[in-house]
Amino acid sequence: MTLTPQQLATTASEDGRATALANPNIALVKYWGKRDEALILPWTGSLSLTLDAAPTTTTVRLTDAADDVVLLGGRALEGTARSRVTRFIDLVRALADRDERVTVDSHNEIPTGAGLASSASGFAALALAASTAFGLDLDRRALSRLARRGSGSASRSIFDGIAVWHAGYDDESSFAEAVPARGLDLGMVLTVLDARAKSVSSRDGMRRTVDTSPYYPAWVERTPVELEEMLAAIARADFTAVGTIAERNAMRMHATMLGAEPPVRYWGPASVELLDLVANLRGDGLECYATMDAGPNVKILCRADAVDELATRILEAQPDIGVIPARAGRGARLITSEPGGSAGEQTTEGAR
Ligand code: 2P0
Repeated sequence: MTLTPQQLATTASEDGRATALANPNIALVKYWGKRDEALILPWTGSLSLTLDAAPTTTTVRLTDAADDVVLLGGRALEGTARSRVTRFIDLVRALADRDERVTVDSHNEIPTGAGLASSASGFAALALAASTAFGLDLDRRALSRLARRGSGSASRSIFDGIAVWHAGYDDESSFAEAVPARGLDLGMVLTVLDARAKSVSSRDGMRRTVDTSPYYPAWVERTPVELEEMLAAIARADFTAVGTIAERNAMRMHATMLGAEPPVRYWGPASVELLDLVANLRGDGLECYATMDAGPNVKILCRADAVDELATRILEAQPDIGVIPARAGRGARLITSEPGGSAGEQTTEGAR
């Protein structure tokens, strides 16, 4: 019997259990700073590329247990890491008007907490798996708004390829959506310079920047202009402009952080070496642009057909680092899961 995607999605959730897969996204116009911490409303809009690498797979199962259980990589989370997930599940329970406890079983294929977007893929997968397990059938916008409540950047991993997160002004109006990018095939090489968790969480780094950096008002004023420039560059499939704006915007984000008291600095000497390498490769005719997030790892944007060459050139120059080649990937989706909770073959789009 062949099931339709809708029937498969129902099958995935009919026993109060759902498994979702989501990929990380890397911002080309960055999100840095909240004007509402409870609702995770950003000061500015942002734009990102969802990758086809390093996914998070999350299964949510309703249980009769007295409390939620949250597993990451097979280990039970405790303390604030656990409560960040259980508070998110509380939101889903409230949306569904149900009160069952759950087991959350999540696996990352990327080092957690090292500025490689694990919270984006994590909360995007959790939003889809949890809402489905509780019998909700959210459309993409509602799913994006829900994922945002877990982690702002997760709102963008709901979508394929390029997504813009509209800052909005309240819970309803702050969501991401897909940006058509006809003729623009983007690739990215992620470098893994340091897989350890960062010392300042992006949440704390943002708060400190908003509260203390004299440059933050300039960031808030300037970023909407850069977002419009980026959307125009994407619309005309102008890779050079996309890369130039992305690199500049990343440097400006780090500049506003450096103005905080005490300064927030995520990059180190190895990051700077990579920034120099990107400039040199570009000078040699391999067009690529650097971006960095809340960690030392440099991500390098290129045309999709240049990813392999770029990865090779990076490893020639820096043989000891890790590289993750990536291209534009798909947004969050439901997958079937095998008994025991591990993910099986992807079968269908799970959300509308
Ligand atoms: C981004 N980052 O746009 C920016 C650029 C890091 C630097 O979104 O506090 O984990 O959970 O909303 O989404 C990382 O921050 O922060 C991030 P919360 P999130 O991708």
